[in-house]
Amino acid sequence: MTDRLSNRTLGGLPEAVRVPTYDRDRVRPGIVHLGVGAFHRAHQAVYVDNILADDPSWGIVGASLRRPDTRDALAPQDDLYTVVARDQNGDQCRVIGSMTRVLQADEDRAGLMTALTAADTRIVSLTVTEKGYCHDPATGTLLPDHPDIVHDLANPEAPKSAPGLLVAALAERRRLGRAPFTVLSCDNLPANGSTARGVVIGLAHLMDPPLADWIEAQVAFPATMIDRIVPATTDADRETVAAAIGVTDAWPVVTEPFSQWVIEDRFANGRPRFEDAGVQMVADVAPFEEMKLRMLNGSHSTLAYLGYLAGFETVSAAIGDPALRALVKRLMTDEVTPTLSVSGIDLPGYRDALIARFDNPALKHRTYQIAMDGSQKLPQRLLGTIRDRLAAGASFTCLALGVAGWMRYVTGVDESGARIDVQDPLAPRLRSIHEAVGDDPPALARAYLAVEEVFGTDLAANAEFTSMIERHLSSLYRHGVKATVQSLVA
Ligand code: CS2
Repeated sequence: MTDRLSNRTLGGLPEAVRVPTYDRDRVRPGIVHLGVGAFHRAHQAVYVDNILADDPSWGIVGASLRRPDTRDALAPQDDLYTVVARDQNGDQCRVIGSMTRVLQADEDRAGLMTALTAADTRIVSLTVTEKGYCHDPATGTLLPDHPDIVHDLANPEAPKSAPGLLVAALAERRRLGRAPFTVLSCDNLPANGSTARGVVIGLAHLMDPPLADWIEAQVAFPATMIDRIVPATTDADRETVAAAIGVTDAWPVVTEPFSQWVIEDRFANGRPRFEDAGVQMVADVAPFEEMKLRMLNGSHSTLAYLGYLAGFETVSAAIGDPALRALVKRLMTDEVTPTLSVSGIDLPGYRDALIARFDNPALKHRTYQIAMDGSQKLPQRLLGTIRDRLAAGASFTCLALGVAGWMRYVTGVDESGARIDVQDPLAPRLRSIHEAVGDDPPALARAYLAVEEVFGTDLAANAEFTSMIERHLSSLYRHGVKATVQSLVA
């Protein structure tokens, strides 16, 4: 048994491993983060690690809302963990020390509330995934009948949802006469700041209207664009990290070298000097966010559904297929780029850099992982772009093939008849739609288009869009993914 990564073993790590240069004993929490998954630990926590030498007052208390496994893995190692930046040139290991404590929300509600209401907590950041906002993905507004919201309305002192926790903490801060914290959404949602604001104020309205007014007047919800590709950690990653750092790390994160964070500079109660850590602080994040969601995530989801169905396990394998590569390149060049309003960015260069990132052969990013929660992702990744293209009378055939690929995937049966374990909050409904309609592509397309949480009401009513989806889905059934993509890009 090798030693475990910890404050004690930190000093003895190999030279090549970057470790915190600041005194961890001086770090005080200033941020509470909800959703301490791999993405947060490879992204925001790294930027904060860059800041702590100059200002130790911005340590992070992490909270998992669902599972205790991150807390259990990190507690014995003083909440230290390794971030591995990996590409074809090898691994760069860095130990991150910005996490001062990790809590599990259900098991330590009092501890979490204490952290959320502490005067020193000036920012509460979130990576709770799209579905964690308990909103209607098509409209962005709170779903009052979402099971977690129903629970939180009935049990306001023991909230389960992220909006419920934020409302409870803000209510308590108001009662204590404390300044509010800034709510910093770091999820891949369109206008993530105002989406977070909408669900928090929406829930507060249902619970306590004067509180809702206070939140509206006092709390800042800046928008952010976050970008770093972070596949789920595997046991093989744990072994590689142990070999590289000479001690055991129960939960390292493996990512790509690239990282980007753009934040709207609007905070209610102070902020770290993020700009010193490489963050772009801007007045308006929307053009960056739209560029990233439509170019990167739109391509990712398209590659995930079509790639998975065509038998490609990873993004690098899928983008290595000449036809899928041509499809994604055309999707970005011809269909997404004309809809973007970002200025001062070389978009062909951005596109080529994305394709090179997808190519990263050392990063095993599974198409199955990206395919998860498609009902929550499609609106901002593909459908918004399609709406813009429809309005402009312009083509959207590659984007529509991504949507048809999603439909084929969520039937839960692949091209060889094998079952797909579809992970999505709407999975049972999507599967039963297929069971009711059967393999009749035009009817199936129409039935899926009637799912309003995904498509709204406008797209199902648009003849041009529906007929394109029917055609694509028919081709996916009749000729298979490979031949369909091939004939589209030929
Ligand atoms: C991916 C994203 O899983 C997914 O849906 O598209 O997590 C993607 O890797 C990140 O947004 C990259 O910044």
